[in-house]
Amino acid sequence: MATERTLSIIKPDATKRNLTGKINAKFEDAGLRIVAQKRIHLTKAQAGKFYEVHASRPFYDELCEFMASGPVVVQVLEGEGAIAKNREVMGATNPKDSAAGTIRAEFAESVGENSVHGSDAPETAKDEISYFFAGMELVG
Ligand code: DAT
Ligand code: MG
Repeated sequence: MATERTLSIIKPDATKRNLTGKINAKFEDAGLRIVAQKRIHLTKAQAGKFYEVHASRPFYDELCEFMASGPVVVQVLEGEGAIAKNREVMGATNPKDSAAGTIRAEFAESVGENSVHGSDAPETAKDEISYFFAGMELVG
């Protein structure tokens, strides 16, 4: 499998509980390299643009409010099959369905406040990375 890059976000519920280091350890233990990382506070409009694909879903407004409710850590993870590997380390969207040992099983508070975001495909990874990072900020 090829080396890939994926966009990860440590969400406000997790930064609030000081879980950035514990979550990063899960990525690194799985062989994912953090090649870019910054802590930012999104506006609701910025969160809305990021999650535009979900605009018609009933939880969209709540999701955007939540993503703008505190700091997030946006990061680029690199590794063999990084997109799927990160999704595996994250666990299922709803923590009730997440496998033991995954980030969401251990840390997520609910389906909405589920600690992490990860890109779901190569095209979205590319678009999401460029939403937050300039090429020179990625240091492999
Ligand atoms: P994922 O983050 O696992 O890729 P997704 O893309 O389907 O999941 O949804 C994006 C985010 O929207 C998800 O992380 C949390 C929120 N969300 C999804 N389904 C939800 C629901 N049924 N109720 C509330 N929030 C939801
Ligand atoms: Mg998704």
